[in-house]
This record gives sequence, C-alpha cells and structure tokens, in this order.
Amino acid sequence: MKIERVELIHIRLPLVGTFRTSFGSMPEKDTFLLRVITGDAEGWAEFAGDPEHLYCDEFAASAELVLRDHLIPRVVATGDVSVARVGPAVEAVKGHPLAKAVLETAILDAELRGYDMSLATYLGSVHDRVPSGVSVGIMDTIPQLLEAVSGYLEQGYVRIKLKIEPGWDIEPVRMVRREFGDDVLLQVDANTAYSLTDAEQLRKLDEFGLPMLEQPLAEDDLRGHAELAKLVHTPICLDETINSARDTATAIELGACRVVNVKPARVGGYLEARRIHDVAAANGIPVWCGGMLETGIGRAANLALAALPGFVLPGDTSASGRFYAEDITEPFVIEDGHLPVPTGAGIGVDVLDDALVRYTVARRDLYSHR
Ligand code: OSB
Ligand code: MG
Repeated sequence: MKIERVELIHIRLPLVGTFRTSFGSMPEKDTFLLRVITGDAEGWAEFAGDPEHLYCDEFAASAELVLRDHLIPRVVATGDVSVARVGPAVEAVKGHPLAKAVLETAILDAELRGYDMSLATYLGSVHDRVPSGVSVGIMDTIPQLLEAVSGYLEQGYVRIKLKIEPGWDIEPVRMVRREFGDDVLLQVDANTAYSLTDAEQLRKLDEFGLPMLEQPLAEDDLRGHAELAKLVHTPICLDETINSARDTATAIELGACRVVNVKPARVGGYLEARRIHDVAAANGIPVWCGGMLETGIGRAANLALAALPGFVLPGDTSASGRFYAEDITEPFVIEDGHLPVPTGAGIGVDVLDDALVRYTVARRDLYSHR
C-alpha cells in the first residue's frame, strides 16, 4: 500500500452539555481527523486528545507537529506501507502514543477496506453488540446529578460511572445509591485527583460495594496504587497509568490494579490495546474499553475492540447522543442497553459530508506525494 496523501481535518463539535472532570471542563470537542489516502483505499481515524494537555501530556498541536515532521515521514519511508510496519517504523520516536495511534488507525482502516474486512474481525472480536456504560461528569449540585443519572438509566445504560474529586466523592455516590438502589452498576473515576494520604477518605467508598475505583492517584504512581490497594476494599482500576502491555504486566504483578481501562489512543493504537487485553486475560484481570468523547469515527473503532472476549465489563461505550446532538457519522444509538459493533469494512462507518463541513475548522495536508 502506497501512501499518497495524509490530510488533517480540524473539527469542533458542541457537546450536549459541558463535561467536567477533576482535571477540567470541556464545553466542546475540539480535535482532528486524519485521512490517509493510498492507491487502494482511504482510511480515517480520530485524534483522541484535546487542545490542552490536561488528561495527558499530548495535545492537538503537538500531535500535528509530531505527525508531520516525525511519524508520517518514517512510515512513508517504509515504502510498501502496512499496519504491521507502523509500530516498528515509529518506535524510535519516544512517546506520543496518541499521535501514533491516530496514524496507525487510519492506515489500518485503509488496509482493511482494501481487504473488505471489518476491524472487529481483524481484532478477533466475538460479540455483535456491546453493553453501554456512561461517564457522568462532576456537577454543581446533587439534584442535578440525580436528574442526569435518572435520564441515563431511562435510556438503558447498564453502568454508571461518576467522575469524582476531593469534595465531590462520598456524597454523590451515597445519594445515587439511595435514589437508584444497590442493583445499579456504579463505579467512580478520580482522574488522578487524590494522594495516598487520602486513603482514609477513599476507604469510605467501601460501604457502597463499587466494582472499582478508577485512577485515584497520579499516573506514574504505581507503588502508591499498590499501597492504596491494601488500604481500601474497592478494587482499583488503572487508566492514565497504563501505557503498554509491559506496564500492564508490571501493574498486575505489583498488585496496583485488579481492573484495567483500555484506551487504544493512550497505548499507541489498537494493536497494543489488543496486546494489553491478552496480558490481562492471561492474568485473569477484567478489562473494559474507555472513551475520550469520540465522534462516530473514534467510537466505531472502540466498539470493535470492546467486542473482544476479555472485555467482560461494560465500558464508556455510550451512544453518540451522550455527547453530540449531531454526529459526523450515522449516530450510534443505544438499544436494550447495547451498541452494535460495526460490520462494514475497516472501522465500518463513514463521515457524513454535510455534517463534516458544518464542524470543520480547517483542513491541512500533512503529507502529499510529489
Ligand atoms: O478518564 O475516562 C476518563 C474523558 C476524557 C478524558 C478522560 C476520561 C474521559 C471519560 C469520558 O471518562 C468517557 C467517554 O468518552 O464516555
Ligand atoms: Mg478514566
């Protein structure tokens, strides 16, 4: 496969409501799509990050520069490009997993479209639909939160994840439990907002029987998570800490987590995400698929991954309507608590040109042959 052109499409979509986490507030999704044009087919992927480096150290502008000046030239230099060669070609570039992931995924999409094979089939997925969970942002008041959760439960979401931070943790969980009962699958995500000295506060979550507490401590604090795991009963799930199959193995061995949130972008792409799935499965550790407020382009690919056999917990695989009144693909709709896994070639969805135009800020070629 020969790469002829790589285009970046800067998009900006309004969210149905501001999404607030312990690291900041997101009023809109501001990101870019990558379109890779080869002699055989076109491939599409979505950058998972934001304009700011709040969730991780990458951001849209850093990714554009790294793609244009470092990643794409290395991949193009391999000549006959295939997805299996992308990882090795960019290995010498340290870091930048989100930038590597968007490039690898667009190339993978193009290659699979050439074979007329779906991403789900390529990855080894075993389900044709996946359970739909929802991540609920931090709110100003408890009544606001209860109203939001009530709406999601009515729509059929099978799992509720509450974002927490110091000052918004025990009480929201208590009130959601009180209002909706013990049968609701309820978990929390702190996005690194605590430290080990908060162990006593976090231990108060134990009485609610949550299946997990996601990323309470700093991303590089493996030891802290292992220590905390001895002090709280709620199983610890790692998100930000997990960057590769190797550090998944390390985290498991150290007892730093009993659950893993797999985000393909954070680990450099779907190939490494599958390796993490394999390592976790081999160790009896359940995994689930995380989200980054993806449009239909990123969401479609996540659904294929979430259909692998080791993804035994509902993920942040919500319907398009959770974040977007209008998506740039046909929207994913929740039905009986599940989303369908796309079956078409590649990621299995296409951008809707009319919608894309409405949300496009700029288009730039990052590479053009000749
Ligand atoms: O920690 O899982 C996270 C969104 C942006 C950055 C980090 C996270 C999240 C979410 C939203 O929780 C998940 C989603 O896309 O539904
Ligand atoms: Mg998280």
